[in-house]
Formats: sequence, structure tokens, C-alpha cells
Amino acid sequence: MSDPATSLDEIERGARQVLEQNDLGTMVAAAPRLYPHQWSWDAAFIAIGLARVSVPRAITEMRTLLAAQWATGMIPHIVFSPGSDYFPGPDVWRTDRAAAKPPGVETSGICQPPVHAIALARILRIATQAGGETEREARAFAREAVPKLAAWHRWLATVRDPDGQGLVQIHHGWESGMDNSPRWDEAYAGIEVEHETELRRHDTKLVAHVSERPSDREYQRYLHLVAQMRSVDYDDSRISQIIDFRVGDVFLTAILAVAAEELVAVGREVGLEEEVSDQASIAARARAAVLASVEPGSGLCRDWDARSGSWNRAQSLASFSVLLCGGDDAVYARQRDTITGPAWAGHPRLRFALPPTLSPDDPGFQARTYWRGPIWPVMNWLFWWALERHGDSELAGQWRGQGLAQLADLAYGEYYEPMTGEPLGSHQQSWTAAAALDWVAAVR
Ligand code: 9WN
Repeated sequence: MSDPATSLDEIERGARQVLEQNDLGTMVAAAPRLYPHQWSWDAAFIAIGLARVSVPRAITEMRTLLAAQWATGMIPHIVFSPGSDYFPGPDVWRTDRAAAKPPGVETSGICQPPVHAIALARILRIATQAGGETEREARAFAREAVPKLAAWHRWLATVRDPDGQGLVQIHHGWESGMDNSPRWDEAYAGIEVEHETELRRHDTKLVAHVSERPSDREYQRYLHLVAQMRSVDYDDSRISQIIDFRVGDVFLTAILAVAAEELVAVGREVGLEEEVSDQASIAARARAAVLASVEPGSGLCRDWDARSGSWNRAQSLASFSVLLCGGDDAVYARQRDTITGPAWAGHPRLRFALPPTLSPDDPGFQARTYWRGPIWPVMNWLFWWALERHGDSELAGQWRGQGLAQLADLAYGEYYEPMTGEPLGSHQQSWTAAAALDWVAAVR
């Protein structure tokens, strides 16, 4: 349980230790045992935390990830470190068959939300404050990264929007980063698994209780989708025709909107206007699609199931995507009211006034299960960053304060039980430590 007397110095010291201990050299493992590789969106958040300790090390983190970028522009969701236990590993993904994967690295064959340009902009800002050689190095890196991130955004906006609907489509719940969120229940319910995969899961043994992780039934569906992609050698044009999961992800699309704008700013700062000339229109289109997803009755955002041609009904943290990308003051104000109200972060039973992944009043709320209820510190960081960007400093400050209070337990939990504040999933989770470092620096 958090000790209110725990100081910012202690939180910072502990967070530095977590990143140091999880550092494998040129990549930081997402978590010491549960996730012994580099994950795409984790790496971006981790790089922000690393920049508070060492800008060169933050750059190395981003470079390792970008070196694994596929020729199509896709940044893969996992870059594997050699010889660690994780299921599904490279032997299951078999991306060696994919023409677009660069040689010499082992990766998965799907992606994750595009928070990387947000990280690049923040690293550049931190380095600029430091000045001197640090700033020079960060600017040189930015010039190297901008064209790569532009290609990444372009791929998402084109290849992953085959119907021209505007929302970026995902082919797997893992691509959303919110793996087993009720957002995907309807899409997964429609999947018939004909051939079950032999599950060699380690994850369920590495958490305090199996209920903190997705079920075997869910994993069968996850692996079925991997098998489908593998069967066409991860060829984009073929995947979209055969895949059993095709959903326009509103949260990922909102992230793309702000990331593309951050990239425009970085591009201009380092003299690469040409390279980012299409990014403002990518952002505008993404933002328009997020706003078009808003359900008039609730004022909340929705995902679009492209296979069934219907809006998803589930409400979750992702329903508040307008708080990330803005674009309509009235909708923003309404979502802000709802998320701070008694069904969400203002719920009277919460240990900390922070947004859970599901409303505790939702019949599907599960306080200990992964993306079905718990509070995720890294999501708090992302909303905090977006609120600050929007000029909503009051709420941003409250959430940062509550977020730091939650992390005063020094466990650096992957996610937290909303009512008790108990850390769940992995402890010493790298992106949680990174969020702590950036928050502490922002307070000082
Ligand atoms: C599958 C690493 C990743 C995060 C995801 C989170 C979880 C992996 C897993 O861990 O997903 O990609 O094995 O459950 O859901 O957001 O990037 O921290």
C-alpha cells in the first residue's frame, strides 16, 4: 500500500533502478520476467523516461526499435531479444517469411499504437533544455527519425484504412495495446477457431493470480489470428482479405492525430518540412474520424467493426479519445465531465481519483483483470500529457498528483486494482517507471 510519506526522490530513485535493471544493452525489456523483449509503444514511453536520465540512452532505445521497422513502414509490436522465454516467440510468428521485415532482427508481424513521434518530440524538448552536445545529438537523431516516423504514419493512414472510413484498422487486439478490452469482445466472438494451438504460456505463472491475465480461450483466438497472418507471409494486401478481425480503433486513431502533429513540429524544427508535408492532413483526417465516431447519446467515442459494418457498443477508457486529440470543444467538455464524474475517475470507491479502464459501474467491470477494469499508470501519463497539450492544466495536475501518489508504493505495477490500489500484473514494469520519471521531472 502506498505510503503518503514516500518522497518524489524515492519514487525517482526506484524508477531509475527499474530502468537500469531491465536494460538489456540496446533495449529495455518491457518488464523483467513477463515481457523480456522490446515492445513498440512501451519503447516510446520508456525512451521518454530514459531521456530524464540520459538522452543518448533514450536515442539508443528509439534507434533499436526503428532498426526493426519493416519496408512497408510498419513498426513491429515486438523486437525480440535473443533467447528469452515468451509465448508466442519468433518460432510462432515466423516473420522470417515476410518480405518486408528487415534482415538481422526478429520481430512479431503486427503493430501497436503510434506514440513514437510523441516520444521523439519530448526527447528533443528535454535535450534542448539541456543544450550543448546533448541537444546536437538529439537534433541529429531527429533528422534520422523523422522520415521513418512519417513513413510509419503514412502506412497506418493508407494500408490500414482500406475502406477510406478514416479510423485506422487493426487486425488483432494486441495491436490496440489493450489486448483483452471489452472493446474487442464482439469482434472476437465472431471468430471460429478450427485448429487449436498448443499453448505454451509462461505469463500466467508470472503474475500473482491467473485472473490478472487473459484466458486460454482468448489466447486461442489470439493465436488463430497470428496463424492467419502467417499463412499469407504477412503480406498486407492479402491479410486484409483473409483476416477474421478488422476493427477501426478509435484510440489508436486519436494517437495518430496528435503524433502526426508532433512530427510536423519536429520536422519543422530540424529543417525537414518536405518529409512531413503530408502529416498535417493525416492528422486532420484521423481527428475527423475520431469525432465522427462519437455516439450522440453518450458523447463517447466508438470503435468501428469493419467486418460486421457496425459500431461497437462497449464503453472503456478508449471512449474518451477526444480528450487525447481534441477537435471539438463541446465534445471535449462532455467527455471531461463524464470521465471525472462518479461513474469513472470520480467513483466514490476508488483509492485514487484516476480513470480505470472500465467504469466500476459497468456490468463487465473486473477489478483485477488486465484491460477490463484496472488502472494503468502509463495510460494516466498519456492522458496527462494530452490534457497539458490541450491547456487543461488543472485536471492534468490533479491526475499527475494522483498518479504519483499511486506509484508511491514503489512497486511500479503494470496495472492497479482501482479500489484497493494493489499493484497487479508485472511489478517493476518499465513504462510505469518511465512515467514516474517524467512526472517527477515535470513537478520539479
Ligand atoms: C502482448 C508489454 C505489452 C504492452 C501491451 C500489454 C501487454 C502483451 C502480452 O504487454 O501485451 O503484446 O503479452 O500480454 O497489453 O499494451 O505493450 O508491456
